[in-house]
Amino acid sequence: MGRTAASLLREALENVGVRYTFGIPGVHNTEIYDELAKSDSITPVLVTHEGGGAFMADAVSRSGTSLGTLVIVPAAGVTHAASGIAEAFLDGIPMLVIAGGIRRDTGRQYQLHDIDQHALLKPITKGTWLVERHCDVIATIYEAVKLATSGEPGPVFVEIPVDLQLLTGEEGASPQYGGAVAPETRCTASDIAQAAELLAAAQSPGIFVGWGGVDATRELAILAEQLGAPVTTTLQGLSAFPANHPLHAGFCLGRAAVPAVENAFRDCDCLLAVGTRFGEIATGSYGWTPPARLIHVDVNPAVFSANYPAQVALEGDARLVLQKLIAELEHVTAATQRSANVAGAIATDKSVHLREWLAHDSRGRVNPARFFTTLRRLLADDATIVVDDGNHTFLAAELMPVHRPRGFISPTDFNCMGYCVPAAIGAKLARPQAPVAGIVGDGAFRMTALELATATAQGVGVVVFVFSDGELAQIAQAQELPYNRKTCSVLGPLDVAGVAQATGAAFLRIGNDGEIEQAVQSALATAEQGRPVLVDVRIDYSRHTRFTDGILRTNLDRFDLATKTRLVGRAFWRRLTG
Ligand SMILES: Cc1ncc(C[n+]2csc(CCOP(=O)(O)OP(=O)(O)O)c2C)c(N)n1
Ligand SMILES: [Mg+2]
Repeated sequence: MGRTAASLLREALENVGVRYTFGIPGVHNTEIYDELAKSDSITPVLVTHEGGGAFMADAVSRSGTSLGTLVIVPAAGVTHAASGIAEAFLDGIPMLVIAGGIRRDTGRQYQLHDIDQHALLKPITKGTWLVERHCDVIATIYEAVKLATSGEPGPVFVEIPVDLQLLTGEEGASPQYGGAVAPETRCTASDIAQAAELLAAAQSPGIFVGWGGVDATRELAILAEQLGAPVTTTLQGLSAFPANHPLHAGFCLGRAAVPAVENAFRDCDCLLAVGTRFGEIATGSYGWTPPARLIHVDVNPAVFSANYPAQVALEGDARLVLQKLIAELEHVTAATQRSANVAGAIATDKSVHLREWLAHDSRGRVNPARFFTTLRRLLADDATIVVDDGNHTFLAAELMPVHRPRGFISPTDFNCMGYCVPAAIGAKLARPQAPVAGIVGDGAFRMTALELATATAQGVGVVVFVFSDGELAQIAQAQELPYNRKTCSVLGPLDVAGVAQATGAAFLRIGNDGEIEQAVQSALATAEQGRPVLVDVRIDYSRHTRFTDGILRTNLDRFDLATKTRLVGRAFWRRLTG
């Protein structure tokens, strides 16, 4: 008799522990949807747009509770989802993308949705499969999931032609799911010994952590305390080290970093970098050069010495590698005095920086530091903070202390606007017990705001704070100095309350500092009842982030004298002539 590929797929998805699928049904996948509806462990979620669906799946994976999965139509669904798939690809997030495929059994040309999906997705996935026989469905899903979740994780794509879904076929022998791939290390004992020796001998060691270290927080804290080393993180890895640990200095490196980091790492003579690729955002546009004594830990050996030469490269899962380092350093006396000095300097720098921010005159609008300080106080430590891409991202990174690993997620290296609203929904579905607060710019908001209708339909109580400044500020701020004009970066009006009304979300407005406390409290309480809440925040962007100013200066410095003169000359001329 045999089974349909749709039924086999359901079995495979249940066995690998998928809990949610995101997508929209079409003629090439309704058999799959019909099977998913029968599942006790999987909920298929109807999204507004497959791009939103892909960000939701991404956020499910980042939450670490199950594998984010898409079930979409071929071609049109895949191109819509491509932004979220590419974000997952560059950010190293596992994702299973399943699309239907055209019929291979009719011999007909020019079918609906007929493009080469594999060619389209090849550069933004770790691997793609076309299932051609019923007996391959389950084994293919297991193999795809293994690839997605092993080494540096990433998205994978499986196409299941509609004829296999509709017609029954021989299922063959059932393959066994081997479970999640066990983490491993590939570094030798002498590599570990060499790294430990360098760290122990350093006068001013430092630790730099990316998303690859997000599950190694405990080990990072032990090492930091042992070495008396300050810790800074990348944007994506912001949650990898708790902001309330005394050795947490803050975000980024060099002049693009907060002052506590800039000062704590100024004399750094040995850097332990964990789970970071030293990418453009992570390094503030490569604005800080690590010391020659660079110890680089990463699961992906391709990142070693790609941007900065590593004296010791330790390949493997961050937790396992750090555990070996800890064991190796056990006999070295802990640098308690250095820890106390470093922590003291960090505490002073942090409080001066915050005081400066709070003293900034926001001229009747909402002071970002006041907003984030209040949000932090009212939000449980267990919460997930979801940002988008823009000035608000770096304000959050610099001013919002994150206390839980995986408690902050951001679209980082693909840097795709439109992430926040759908990702907040995915994060809440993945961890329904904890609050989710989205922070989104008013430009990025309009890209995917209608996913709030998905949240309402699913009873997903997320709070989305829209930072309304009327501009694509991250770009507008970068245009100010060189061009003295904001071409295409000033937004037309948007009625955020109208969006709330249209999507069924509750609505609140924060017009000034005096309204923050009450609105945040009320928003969190409403969200807890299972209703999404939109909060229009009249934010003040008149004070730049350290990150923005840092990267602008770094990029300007890098030009040769002739280019610098031309750019500065044009800026000066425009200031004179308007
Ligand atoms: C899909 C996409 N388009 C364009 C950009 C370029 N970009 C980066 S930040 C930004 C401004 C975002 O504006 P908004 O959402 O209002 O946030 P703000 O900077 O004002 O906080 C733009 C246009 C991008 N990163 N992604
Ligand atoms: Mg804006």
